This record gives sequence, structure tokens and C-alpha cells, in this order.
Amino acid sequence: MILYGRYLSPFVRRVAIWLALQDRAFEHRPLSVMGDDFEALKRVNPFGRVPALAIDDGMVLVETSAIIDWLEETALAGKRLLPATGRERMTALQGVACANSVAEKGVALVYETTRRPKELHWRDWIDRVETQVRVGLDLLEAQAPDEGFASGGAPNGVTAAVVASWDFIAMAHPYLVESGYPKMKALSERANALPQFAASRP
Ligand SMILES: N[C@@H](CCC(=O)N[C@@H](CS)C(=O)NCC(=O)O)C(=O)O
Repeated sequence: MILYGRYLSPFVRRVAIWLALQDRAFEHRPLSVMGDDFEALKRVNPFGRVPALAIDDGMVLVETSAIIDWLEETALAGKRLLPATGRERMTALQGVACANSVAEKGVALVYETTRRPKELHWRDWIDRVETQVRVGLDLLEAQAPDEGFASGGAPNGVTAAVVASWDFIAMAHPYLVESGYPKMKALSERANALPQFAASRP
């Protein structure tokens, strides 16, 4: 299996952590979505987006949720990272969705503030996106465990998604996390002490 995309991307990192927690071997090709790599990336995923996961039958999977659906579907016994059914699954998927929204808005904020020419910056829109990130971080903090991981035991798929998103915001927009979030900071530290998280820490 080949995972395309840099670990700076919270989506790529979520997939990398998922692969590691499932004990799957993979090759990492850190193509950027910008600059010279874009053409090479389009040959892998015509949209030129990451993550993309080339699986062993030659197919290339795109979109984090679809990649993870396949990883869950094909996991070995005991290696699934989300509950299979019922309310537990719905709750876990909502945890992943919350983390995903934080990541999406954090990435949007990067594009708004670093890709768009300065004279086209739109303060009202930036304020809105920052507010959305803060709302998401508040939710993550409220849901973060005081000790251990999201599942109470070993880190699961929710932990993978939450930590990938949190670490991205802390790296890309440190001013948004300065004011607090002690439980999330501690959760990130606990997770990143594990090799499955440390291996992809940007
Ligand atoms: N919904 C997508 C979002 C992926 C995404 O936005 N990736 C960024 C990198 S962090 C990207 O490919 N950006 C380039 C682009 O969207 O053109 C997923 O979950 O896979």
C-alpha cells in the first residue's frame, strides 16, 4: 500500500495513524498539493488532492472517509477502530465528524490567510472561520477524556481523528489554542508518546 500526501495534512495524518493502529505496512510518498508535486499528484488522484491510498490491487482510494471505510471493512479480527453498529458507532462517527470539521476549517483558514493574495483577504470571512475552529476545539475539549483515550482503553478511530486535527491546529494556528484546552493538550501528549502517532507527527 502507498499513502500519498504530507503529514502536515490532518487528513493524511489521520489515515497514517489509522494504518499504524491497525498494524498495516505501507509506503509513504509525501507529495505536496502545491508546487512541482501537483502534476505528479494528479497522476495518482486526478483531483490533485490528498490523502490518496493506492491499495494492493492497484486501485487508488481518495477521500479520507472512503479510505477509512475500506480500512475498517478489511481490518483483521480485533483491528477495527470503530464500533461496528448501533448507538456506539453513531457516537464514534460523530466524534470523527467533529474532528473532521475542525480539520476542514483549519485547512480553509490556511488557504484564506496564506494562499489568497493579501489584498484579497476578507476579514469577516476569516473571523467566521476562526470562530468555527474555536467552536470545534471547545467541543473536542468538552469530549476529551481526563485520562487514557477516547475509548477508555487503547486509542481508537476517534482518538486518531481528534489528535490529527488538534495537532494540525496547534501547529498551523497556534494562537487559536494558546488560551486553554488543557485536556486536549494532555490527550495529544499521551497519544504522541505512542509510536503509532509519533511516526507521523509533523
Ligand atoms: N474531504 C477531503 C479533504 C482533503 C483535503 O482538503 N486535503 C487538502 C490537503 S490538507 C488538499 O488536498 N488540498 C488541495 C486541494 O484541495 O486542492 C478528504 O477528507 O480527503
